[in-house]
Amino acid sequence: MKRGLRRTAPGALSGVLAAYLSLCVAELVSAAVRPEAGPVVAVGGAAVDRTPAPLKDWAIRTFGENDKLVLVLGILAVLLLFALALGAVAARHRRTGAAGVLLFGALGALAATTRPDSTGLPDALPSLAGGLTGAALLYVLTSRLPGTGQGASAAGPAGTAGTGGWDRRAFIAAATAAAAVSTGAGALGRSLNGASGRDAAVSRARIALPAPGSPAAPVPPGARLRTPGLSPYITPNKDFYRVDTALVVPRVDIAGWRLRVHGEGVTRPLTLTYDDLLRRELIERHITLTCVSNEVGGPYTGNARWIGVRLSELLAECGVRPPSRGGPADQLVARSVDGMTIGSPVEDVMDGRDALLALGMNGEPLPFAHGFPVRMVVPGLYGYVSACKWIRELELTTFAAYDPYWVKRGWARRAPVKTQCRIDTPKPFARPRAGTVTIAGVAWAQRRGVERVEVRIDDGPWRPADLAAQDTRDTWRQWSLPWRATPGSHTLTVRATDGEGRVQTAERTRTVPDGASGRHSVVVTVD
Ligand SMILES: Nc1nc2c(c(=O)[nH]1)N[C@H]1C(S)=C(S)[C@@H](COP(=O)(O)O)O[C@H]1N2
Ligand SMILES: [Mo]
Repeated sequence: MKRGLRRTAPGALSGVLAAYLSLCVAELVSAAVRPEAGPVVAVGGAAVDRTPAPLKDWAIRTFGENDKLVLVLGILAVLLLFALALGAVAARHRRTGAAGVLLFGALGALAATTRPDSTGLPDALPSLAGGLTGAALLYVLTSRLPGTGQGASAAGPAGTAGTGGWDRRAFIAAATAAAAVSTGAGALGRSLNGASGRDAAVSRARIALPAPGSPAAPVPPGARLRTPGLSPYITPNKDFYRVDTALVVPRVDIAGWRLRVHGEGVTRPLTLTYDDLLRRELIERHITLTCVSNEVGGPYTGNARWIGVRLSELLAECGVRPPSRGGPADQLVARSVDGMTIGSPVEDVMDGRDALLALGMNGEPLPFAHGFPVRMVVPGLYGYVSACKWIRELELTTFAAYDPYWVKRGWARRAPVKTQCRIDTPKPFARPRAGTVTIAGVAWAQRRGVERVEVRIDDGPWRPADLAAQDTRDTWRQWSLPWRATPGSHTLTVRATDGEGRVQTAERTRTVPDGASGRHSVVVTVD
């Protein structure tokens, strides 16, 4: 029993060291291939793609924008367990243990080469190199575990134990050396991967966006309220929500970047460079972007000043006609450098709304996390059916012929934004003092505009809130209401009415398949 443990423990430790070496070597080799080809990113990406819509929704709800970090930590935890187990196995059956490490390498390679953005066989290299070196290390370390009597060779690196295995000190020395070499390889890989990202950052920093030929109308003076705790009218880039499947944010170098427009009904296919886009007339618009995964009252909506080219003009130049004018394609599928596909109705992007191929956000080139160099923004459609980031291709097709990424995972093919309203302040479970408390928030109903916002205290009557001036139909609207708060617990509920006179429904639905509905309420206790 005790003897068994004496070989299991160093075996398990050897397993962990082998896994660590594998990951570090993979990191180093991925710097020569591409950061996305590393095993953790590839396996994580594969896991994200296989996550059913309700689970993805739960993850977003529970972990918010840390969902990716949680996923990576989960993968590492699972890997640690397998490493311990494989090491324990290797203490008795060396070949089996080493083969197990190789198998993990092969799984990583399989994941990396089958990612939608995979560049083929080179993507297998990081995992294969990691698997091979890890397996070799496990084989060597477990060949002469202290006290196992395994490993017939009498010559350990620093002397041998009487049994023919390594003595404790020699094993610890070898393990330490392995850990040090791994750490060095991993750190070098990290810094090389970081360097390629820095090149892209330098090329981005050199871009000077020209002044838009068609600037956004100035924000009307009354469109901004000054209530503390209220979301600012324009969401700063650093605070803008981020929702995507990318475990590594793509850092595209514009030098090699192209946008291809092709497909059904495209009589003049186009391939554009970044400079081609810069030379076109740029338009600037305020547009509120909303995620379909936003719960009632949730944070996944933001309002920005976008600069870009008119998508409808570009499509028309390629010979595209909307279905209402006899065009054969009713779906525009945008494809990104990371393999995402997002489908929008051709009719919508060509109906005169400000559908953009956006290059800039709030006065700077798109941040990497928000789609640099180019993304789509279409007023009135949830992001997953309109706002493809890191775009590289536009394909004209039909809804009947092709289901893009999210549709394959249970979300609706078409998803216009639902009228919603959010209380920003007071926060849930706040304890304001009795007296005048300002209730404030934002309301949005892109394409229709917001006409009215009303607040109800407990079961009282609906009271009209003060609405900030409307910028455009495609932007959210701030609102506020002074409330004479009386001591006790109160439920504040809000509802918006859109520009077509339709009151936001009270009927609660989940986010899947086409966006949450229902009214936001907040419970506070007045002292
Ligand atoms: N390439 C890519 N584009 C994408 C996504 C993605 O996962 N990958 N997510 C979409 C979704 S669901 C939304 S809501 C918006 C969010 O854009 P943001 O992160 O800039 O706020 O991007 C859209 N574009
Ligand atoms: Mo989204």
